[in-house]
Amino acid sequence: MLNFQIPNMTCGHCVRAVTQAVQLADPAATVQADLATHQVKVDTTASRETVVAQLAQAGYQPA
Ligand SMILES: [Cu+2]
Repeated sequence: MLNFQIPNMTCGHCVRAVTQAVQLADPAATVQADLATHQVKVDTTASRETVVAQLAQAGYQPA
């Protein structure tokens, strides 16, 4: 389980974009996003670096 804080994830569209970015890293990943706290939990076998790289490509910078 990976935990991220993504400050610029601010709406439902962002949640979808973040989820799609994570699933580029691992199609089987499951993503739980909490807009209020900007927390994202990812259940995946992909490495943190791989997921962060895909998030960055999508315009999201995990803190
Ligand atoms: Cu948004």
